[in-house]
Amino acid sequence: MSVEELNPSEIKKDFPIFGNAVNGKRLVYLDSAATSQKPKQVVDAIVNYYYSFNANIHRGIYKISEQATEEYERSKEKVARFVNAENGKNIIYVRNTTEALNTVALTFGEHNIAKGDHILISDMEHHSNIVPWQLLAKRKSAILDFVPLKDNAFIDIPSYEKLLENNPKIVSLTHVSNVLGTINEIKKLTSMAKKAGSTVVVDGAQSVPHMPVDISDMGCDFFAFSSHKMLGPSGVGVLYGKKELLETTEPLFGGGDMISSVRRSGSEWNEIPWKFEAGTPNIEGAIGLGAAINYLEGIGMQKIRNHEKSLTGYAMEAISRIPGVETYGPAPGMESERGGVISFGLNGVHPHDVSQIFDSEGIAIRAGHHCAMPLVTEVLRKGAVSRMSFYIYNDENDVDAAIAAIKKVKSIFHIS
Ligand code: 7TS
Repeated sequence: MSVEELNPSEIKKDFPIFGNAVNGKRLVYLDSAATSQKPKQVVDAIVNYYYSFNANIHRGIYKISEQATEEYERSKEKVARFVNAENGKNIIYVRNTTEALNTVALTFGEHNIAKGDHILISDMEHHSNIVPWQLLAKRKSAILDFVPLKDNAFIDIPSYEKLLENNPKIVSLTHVSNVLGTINEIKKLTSMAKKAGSTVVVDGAQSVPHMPVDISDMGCDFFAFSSHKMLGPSGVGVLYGKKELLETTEPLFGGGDMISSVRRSGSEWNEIPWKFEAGTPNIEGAIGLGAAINYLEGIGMQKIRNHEKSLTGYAMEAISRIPGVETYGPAPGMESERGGVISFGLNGVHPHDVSQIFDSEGIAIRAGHHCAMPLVTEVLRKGAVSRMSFYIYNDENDVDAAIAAIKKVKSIFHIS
């Protein structure tokens, strides 16, 4: 192994959960696209906050409150640096990607979408990047368009160009698909939409945890992701917005901390980003996310990407040699265009049965529509699919275990 490669067995030692047996077997966790495991450094940072400086932020003129405030704000600066946003003022903490995307729809969308306007998304979106726009379109009598996919894996560029001729007010696309694994050419797609005059929203839930992401280079207006998929705690997510958009957009929630003054006759808003953070935020979540970023940076995002790419290549190659198994998304050999997510189907076996047999071997995978029903049921035309997804703690032994489990499914169901 070269020094440039990360070492999953060393990394695993930082994750106490891998010390436990599941169904009497070692835990093989292949569901990081749903949520990642947490290293002790992240849990320790949260415990340390509660044990050492638990206090509310932005209000107490005393030592531990100042420390909590400092750590909370430092976490935002870290996030900004991590994704190359302008600075922490562009970073709003919400609960998760879903809340981030809904916030854009309910604030910017609410004030900028009118009857007959177009909103453009794609056929590979997660429900959290579909339903908020459906709700908005319904409220405003606007039109929601879906750009179709080429080869059931990539955004079809000629169709995208055609749909941009409607000059959609909002274009909202995923960076990486949670089902297909496709890594979209998001910089190019963003620039095409900007030329059509659109405000561009990017769902980075499946990209930020797994590869270097540069929001400034991408040029999007809003960007969303979740802490819990990148080693951090659940209950905290990130909404990035361009300064001028955040400054000119009305807040969603009113309450403490989001105001600069309140009178009987009305209120004035706090500066960004606090204008969008009403009430006591998830302080432990912010601190935990900061620790997660430290951990990821300690390894290096390019190294993480390289590791997942090579593991995905190894898995795709092994799966393609098993008769009766199909994979969805970019074909084997196209790992440069695919993240560490492999959805697959076994002829005639329900994915829930597949998942149960994997579970009996201590292997966690996900089965279902993966909150992307239009993609799974209308594009792939499946009721459900099975999915394995990789992260820094997975290695070829985990893939070998998954391959053996696929063979076990085949033998139980008498598939040749
Ligand atoms: N966008 C994408 C592309 C996702 O994969 C997910 C979660 C979300 C948005 C929503 O994230 P949340 O943190 O708000 O829940 N995806 C998955 C998944 O694939 N399996 O479980 C959750």
